[in-house]
Amino acid sequence: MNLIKNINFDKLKSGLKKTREKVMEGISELISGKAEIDNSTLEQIEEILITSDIGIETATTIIERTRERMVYDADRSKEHFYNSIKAEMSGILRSQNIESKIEEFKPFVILIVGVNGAGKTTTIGKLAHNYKKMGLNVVIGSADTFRAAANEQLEIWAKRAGVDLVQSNSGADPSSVAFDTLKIASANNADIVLIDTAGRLHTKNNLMTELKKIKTVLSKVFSYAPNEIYLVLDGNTGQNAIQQAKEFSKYVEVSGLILTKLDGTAKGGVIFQLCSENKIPVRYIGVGESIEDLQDFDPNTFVDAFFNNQDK
Ligand SMILES: Nc1nc2c(ncn2[C@@H]2O[C@H](COP(=O)(O)OP(=O)(O)O)[C@@H](O)[C@H]2O)c(=O)[nH]1
Ligand SMILES: [Mg+2]
Repeated sequence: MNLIKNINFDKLKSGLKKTREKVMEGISELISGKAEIDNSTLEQIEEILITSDIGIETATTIIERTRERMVYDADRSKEHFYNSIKAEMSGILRSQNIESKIEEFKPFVILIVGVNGAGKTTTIGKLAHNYKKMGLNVVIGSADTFRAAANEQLEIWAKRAGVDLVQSNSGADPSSVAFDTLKIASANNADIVLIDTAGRLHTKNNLMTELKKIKTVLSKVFSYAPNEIYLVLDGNTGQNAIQQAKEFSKYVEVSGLILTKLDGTAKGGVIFQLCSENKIPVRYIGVGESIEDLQDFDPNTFVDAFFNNQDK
């Protein structure tokens, strides 16, 4: 397996433009005229962070830790401040690489969940593309049997990525499609399986129960499956994403988050809150609608892009 990570810094930087403007410009303006960063400046910065989607607790933690760092440090320059706050911000973000685990299981099974419109199907297409580029044999299962158009949409993505798709009839039992997908993947010697599911409102118990059923059925084919359950969250939803992560976690063991649509939103700061409150790592981020636009999430790169173009 060829372990290439899909990280394109320029694309990430331009994708984060609106979020950066919302969060960082205020901070940048505040410090631009100052030679040194003092306590009252830190308090004002804290206020800016609190009013962004970073959230009160997370913003307070970031500033407290930055303040502690600065207490033991004589250097009060802006540059030093930026380095300190960047270190604290990336320390809050959690990522995790699964590449080493992929080789331990054949097939490695990933179940994709999330509310309607979050970007699940699109993300599966992009993921399939990324894994195929690594030299993996990918099979997608279409367990979104709720909408008739779901199959067609997934078919387009599977074609684009050049991978196999196990289709379903509209109205079929999603669990049986999941079952068939694993059987076919096994027969085809697949390395990795991606299972798409219907967009379910987290408030609907019956749909959440269905998700649990899919999970149980997967484990009947391979006792270890699913290896991962990724929750796809729309970056535009801001605080709602936090709630969705909590709700889904009540029903299934969400092992990773995928935050989409970071390119169109000013609410991308929510990623800090997601990581600090839910303690679930972010695996991938969506920064556009094309097949190349799903990037591996790396905290340091993310924070660098977040701070880029700032007054230093
Ligand atoms: N700009 C942008 N749009 C995205 C991204 N991910 C998904 N989308 C769009 O979000 C919409 C819903 O996506 P879809 O995959 O159908 O969501 P699903 O209902 O969760 O399967 C589509 O129009 C996608 O093109 C992203 O990272 N950036
Ligand atoms: Mg879908």
